[in-house]
Amino acid sequence: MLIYLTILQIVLNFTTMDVYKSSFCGYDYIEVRDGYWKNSPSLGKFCGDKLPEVLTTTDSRMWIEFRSSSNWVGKGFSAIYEAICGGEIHKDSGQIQSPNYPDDYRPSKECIWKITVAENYNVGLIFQAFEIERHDTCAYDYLEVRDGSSENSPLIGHFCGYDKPDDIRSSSNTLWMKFVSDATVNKAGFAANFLKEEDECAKPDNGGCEQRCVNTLGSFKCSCDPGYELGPDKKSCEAACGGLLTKLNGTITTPAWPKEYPSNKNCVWQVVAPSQYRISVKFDYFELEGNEVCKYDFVEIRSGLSSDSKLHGKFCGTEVPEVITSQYNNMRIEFKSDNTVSKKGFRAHFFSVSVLGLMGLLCYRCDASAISTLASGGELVSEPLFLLLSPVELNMKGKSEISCSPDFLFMFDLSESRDSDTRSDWSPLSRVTAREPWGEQVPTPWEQRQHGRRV
Ligand SMILES: [Ca+2]
Ligand SMILES: [Ca+2]
Ligand SMILES: [Ca+2]
Repeated sequence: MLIYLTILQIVLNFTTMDVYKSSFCGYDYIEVRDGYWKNSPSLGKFCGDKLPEVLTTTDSRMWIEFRSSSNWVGKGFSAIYEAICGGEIHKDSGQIQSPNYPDDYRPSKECIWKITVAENYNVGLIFQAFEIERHDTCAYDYLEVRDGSSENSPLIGHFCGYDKPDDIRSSSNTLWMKFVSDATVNKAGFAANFLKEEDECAKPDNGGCEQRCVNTLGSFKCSCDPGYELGPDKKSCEAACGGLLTKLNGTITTPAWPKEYPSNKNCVWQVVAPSQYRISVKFDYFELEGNEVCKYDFVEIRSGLSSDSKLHGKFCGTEVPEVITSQYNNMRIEFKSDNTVSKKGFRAHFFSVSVLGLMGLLCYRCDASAISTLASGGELVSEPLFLLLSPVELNMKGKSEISCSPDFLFMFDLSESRDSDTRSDWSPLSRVTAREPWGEQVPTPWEQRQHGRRV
């Protein structure tokens, strides 16, 4: 953990001195210490009438103790103190603030800080707050930061205004900063933490990261190549899983396939197809820990995208699930593994098929143009007794404009066979027709044809 200290020094200037003088100032005295308590290092013990020198602390607190044990009556002492800004700082971390922060800084100030951290490190500077009188070229008040130990070091930035400067990293173990305010208009100033920084990623072990290492100020983090994700140790990379799939077909596998899946994985695949499509998933390998209960590792398949969508099944063990087809145009496949016992997992293919694209339209003695108000796209094949469109987009909202009556229109699932010779095997696509005006009472057209009946 880093402990930030405010870098600010106290200066004490004696103006009057009239204290009983004794050897070693044993009776009456003023003692000044560099710190916040009675055991802090002493800056001096004073008595008599000689004004002590100006005293300065190395940090932000000064302890002043006056003791009188003689009967001598004198005027005592008076002194003025002031917090000064700037200074040479030899610390590995700390905070730099403009004078008087978070209250407004004073006019006509100039503070210079020279920060030195441990050798072989860089200085990192991270701003917490920044509010310095704004000017286009920062001509009034400003903070200047230089990469090195002096005002001649390369300039990193000359800052003013209300936007926090980006994090700063020096190229060596020193950083030079100067804050300047002019005679008028004062703002809250700035506060920034400094710390020793190293590029962990430049080390031979790449920061311990299995794949990528990203250096940050004061730290670093590991990341992974595309297709991988960070493991629980935040250093190793595991095959990533899950995601949004919008292709019409593809393959999904458990992570690390064909090796055993890792523990503690939770993968969610969301498969989305265009609205007139239905998605089917077919497993060709299946081996998860568990049996019928599926409380350790399992895969769940739902129609819809959310975790409370309609559940088709929860599977585990070695029995390959049947083909599952979504209710509408999206499907959620979720795989979970617990913290122990892994198996090879699964491989599954998903494919999306257009409900409408699988339909043929049969219209007895319908006008082709009437059909086209109902269906668009696809190939129109005109035959003596029916029209076949495939694939088609159906707009059933226009159904009232169709005047097939006393003729009729049927839709067929062509997915099983596209061979016209077996057309007699086609059956109406009940799933669709059930929601259409003909409902489920639709007789098969071949029945109709054979019996010469009309609807
Ligand atoms: Ca100003
Ligand atoms: Ca670092
Ligand atoms: Ca398991």
